[in-house]
Amino acid sequence: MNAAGVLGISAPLLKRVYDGGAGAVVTKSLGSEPRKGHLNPTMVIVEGGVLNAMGLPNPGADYFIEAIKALKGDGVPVVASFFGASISDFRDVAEILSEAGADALEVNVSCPNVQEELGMLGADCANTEKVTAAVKEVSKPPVFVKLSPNVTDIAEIAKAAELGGADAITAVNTLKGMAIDADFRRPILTNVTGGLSGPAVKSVALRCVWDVAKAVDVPVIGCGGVTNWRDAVEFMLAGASAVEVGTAIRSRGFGVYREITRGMEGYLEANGFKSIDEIVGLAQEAA
Ligand code: RRO
Repeated sequence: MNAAGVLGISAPLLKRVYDGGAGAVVTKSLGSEPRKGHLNPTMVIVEGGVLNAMGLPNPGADYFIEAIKALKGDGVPVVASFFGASISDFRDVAEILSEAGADALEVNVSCPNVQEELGMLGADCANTEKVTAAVKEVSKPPVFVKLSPNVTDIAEIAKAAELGGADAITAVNTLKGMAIDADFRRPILTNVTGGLSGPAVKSVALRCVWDVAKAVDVPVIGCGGVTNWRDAVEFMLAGASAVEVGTAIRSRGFGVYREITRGMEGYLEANGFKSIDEIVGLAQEAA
């Protein structure tokens, strides 16, 4: 899958992700109202990755119903990522996206770039459990909960999401960082801080997947710095059952998805595995 936020703002772009070889596509996080997000600059290239502080720009869940239907009409499995301003708002948006026919919902409790109530609900176990339970009450498709790496103990948050009824955990959102321009002597992003993605975060994301996979029984979706098939295999060995790829589209293009799945197939064949399931969490047994 693509990582939420990356090219997730229109049906034609998501169709290109699918045509590039993704097994499913993930929308930009949608809210109950359209949102402009932060003023530019909202993105800056840094060492080993990209810092973004988009600020949840999105056209609103109602607007995206047609896009979900169009994608479904083209046979594309759709994961609808979304956020809420409160627990009841999370529930309302989940209901809209569930009714629209999304194949799964990904609850974003981990945006690093907006104020507390919209963003980092997922830094707290009790809130994570409550939001997950509220969303589960109204969702027909499976519910993934996307967690933040910017917490002390991600395993505890994952357990709370599982307790709330999560069907899978996505680990992880971006790592909070910042960039300063030495010549202008000021932060580059209007929001000052942003979320780091790309190869620079891979080791952190891999450790998060490892910790979450040990802590919960539901499947884990790995996300963070996956650039090639070897990265994807490593995430699966750590315990992920699927991966999301975002920043790598910048360097590899839409074909990155097919490159990764073909490379994984080659790895399975060369090492005598019959199914991808056989490698999920295999490295945990060696530790
Ligand atoms: O829009 C954003 O600023 C954003 C979101 Br919602 C998120 O979940 N993660 C991120 O890095 N940026």
